[in-house]
Amino acid sequence: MDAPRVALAADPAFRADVLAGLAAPIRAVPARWLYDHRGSQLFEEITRLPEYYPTRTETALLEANSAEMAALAASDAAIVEFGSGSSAKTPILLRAVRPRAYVPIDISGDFLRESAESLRAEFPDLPVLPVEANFMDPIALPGSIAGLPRLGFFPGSTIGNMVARTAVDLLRAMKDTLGEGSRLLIGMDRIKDVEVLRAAYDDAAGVTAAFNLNLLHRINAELDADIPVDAFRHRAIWNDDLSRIEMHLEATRDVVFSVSGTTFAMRAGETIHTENSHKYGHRDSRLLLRAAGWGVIREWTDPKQWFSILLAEA
Ligand code: AVJ
Repeated sequence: MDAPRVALAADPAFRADVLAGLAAPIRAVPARWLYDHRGSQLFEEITRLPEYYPTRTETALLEANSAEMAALAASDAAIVEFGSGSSAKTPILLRAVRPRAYVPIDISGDFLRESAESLRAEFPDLPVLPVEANFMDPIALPGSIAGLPRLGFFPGSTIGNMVARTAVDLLRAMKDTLGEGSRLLIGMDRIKDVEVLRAAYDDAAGVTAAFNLNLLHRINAELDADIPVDAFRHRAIWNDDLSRIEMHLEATRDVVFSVSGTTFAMRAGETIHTENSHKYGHRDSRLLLRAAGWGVIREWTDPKQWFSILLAEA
């Protein structure tokens, strides 16, 4: 049995995205709505799964190469992280680089304050200067880091959620935020054996399935909906043309349901597209960064070449 859910005040943007996404000829809901409290918990669980290689591969890459990363960073750098820095990766970089200041940028003020507190406890001499903002837009950095060289940090292959057009917009916004001459350390997931990819997004324990299906529970709880969740199953598909894993929710029988008073009918086999995770070849990552004004100066990858961390300069 699922835990009972408390009715929550609906986010109007969530309702608008779901209603528009379910009515579209190819049904899709933006991936950001997967990450409510429960979804974020399940994603944390995903990062510890045996099949989910990205988190542990990237963490090991940082651990093995942080001294060299630090040597390439300016000695008086300020680190600007895109995301709240709640992961285990941030302390590895902070310990190696010993920056003059650390600026985490996140849209969620709660996450930001929580992780800022724990980083201040671990690095008592480090000024931690959180900025609550959407990093898709250029952001004014705290005045106290004016004049310090900037090192952007964007781990987790979060860029993989975005189609190329959006990824380039984001990378360009990062360049505008950090300024000409800045550097960026970014994690990107590599193209690899399809079975390895598929297993990472459809694990044996069913955690990724629960993460994906949680979206339907969330819609039911927050948007006055009656989706029969048991009539849907998780699908992880490798789209070779677009070089990405796609997550879908597939109706296993014909279903009719309503969301906020609007009725929807889906046929057995029809899907709702919920997330993309783009994978990049050696040249692809360089091209993407170049398109946004970033030149790659160093790349670290693991022996299997499953994941890479790139250092680029604006
Ligand atoms: C958080 C976007 C990096 O694409 O690997 C993991 C999300 N979804 N399993 C990824 C995710 C299902 C993850 N990112």
